[in-house]
Amino acid sequence: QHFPVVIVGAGPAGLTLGNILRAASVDCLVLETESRAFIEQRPRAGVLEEWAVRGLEQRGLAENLLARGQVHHECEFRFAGERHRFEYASLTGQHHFIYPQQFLVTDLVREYADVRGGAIRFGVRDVELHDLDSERPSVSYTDPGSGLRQVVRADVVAGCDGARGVSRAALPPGYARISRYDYGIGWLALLAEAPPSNDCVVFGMHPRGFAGHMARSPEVTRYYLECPPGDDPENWSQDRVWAELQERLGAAGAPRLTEGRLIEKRVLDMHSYVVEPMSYGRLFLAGDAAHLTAPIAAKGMNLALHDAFLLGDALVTFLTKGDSTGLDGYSRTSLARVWDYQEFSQWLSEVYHGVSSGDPHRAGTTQARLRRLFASPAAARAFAESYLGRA
Ligand code: RFL
Repeated sequence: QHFPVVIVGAGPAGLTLGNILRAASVDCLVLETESRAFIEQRPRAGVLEEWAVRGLEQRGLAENLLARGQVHHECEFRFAGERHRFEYASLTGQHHFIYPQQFLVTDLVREYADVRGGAIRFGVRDVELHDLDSERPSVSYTDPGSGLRQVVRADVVAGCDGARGVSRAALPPGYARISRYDYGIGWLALLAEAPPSNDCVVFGMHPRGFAGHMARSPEVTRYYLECPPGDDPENWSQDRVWAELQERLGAAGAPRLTEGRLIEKRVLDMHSYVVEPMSYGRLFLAGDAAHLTAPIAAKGMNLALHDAFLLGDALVTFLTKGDSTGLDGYSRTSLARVWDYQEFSQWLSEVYHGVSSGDPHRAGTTQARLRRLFASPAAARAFAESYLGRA
């Protein structure tokens, strides 16, 4: 079997890439370890930047998102017992769209497999990449139905298999520079069966730890609570979670949070990594496979889409016209935005966690950063631009 492109992983990166290739009539095969039902229900991100939404729209991939996603214009910081609204849309002319990741994945799978006729295999096992430094790379996997080993030859392999995939591990040892940054902080990531308690995202900077409130849908809200890294989610009973959220997100004039059953409770150790370069021979990494951004600034899914746009357009030009200019520049172009977002995430992490660090000097500088956002129009603009991502 031969496909011009084999895509490993059916997340936002892999599926967007597949859709771009199919729109140009390039044949491709997507390989995914999970089932279709599983990826269509896996809750993760939900914040999309306007340029990413427009990129999907231009490629015919945003119909449901634009019909059902919520448009957000502002966010709210709560600190020292007070609420501070920050209106970023008027400063940038750009918005955030709230659309749960599993809804986007559902739309992308349907469009790719059912509308654009793309090939996809779910539930594959033991995916391995071969001969990446040749012009005829291949991918092998175990078929879940027959249990037989399959080999697919390709011109190009796209590694879109996320943080725990096999593609990054297929780079020869010592070939790429992999830099890591550990924030030394944990977040208890929660999903509550409760309507949002505010009309926008809320960031709570509190001496007991950061807390965040992010709408996902009219019925479900995501919350975050700073906790020690490696903490056991079982230490966080339903009662403790809500007491802590009410305390950390409480502020003068703010209504109490609407409580509800917790349907997800997991501890994320905040860390990031970047792989440079993002390609090796005929293997191109995209999304979390190439770079992880701790969910501090809600950037990961946006970066995955950015990669898919760049790589998709570059592959179409390469495979239909033989022009490799886009592919040659892919890693460099992607990494410019990746590093920009890494830097902003570090900056924002200090804002979130300085007050609770136990270090009065860090708490003082954090509060100065926050006050500056509301006192200086130039600082406000700069923040808004990074928060929304430059178009
Ligand atoms: P994905 O979504 O992880 O998809 C990779 C796919 O590859 C499959 N896979 C394999 N397939 C074949 N062979 C193998 N060997 C494979 N190994 C794995 C997996 O099953 C999966 O289907 O990567 P992609 O496409 O790069 O997309 C990245 C985003 O998913 C990620 O950056 C975001 O979810 C990060 N993130 C957030 N990003 C935002 O932009 N805004 C947010 O608000 C936001 N919140 C979050 C987040 C991530 C979170 N977690 C748990 C990781 C909140 C959370 C809690």
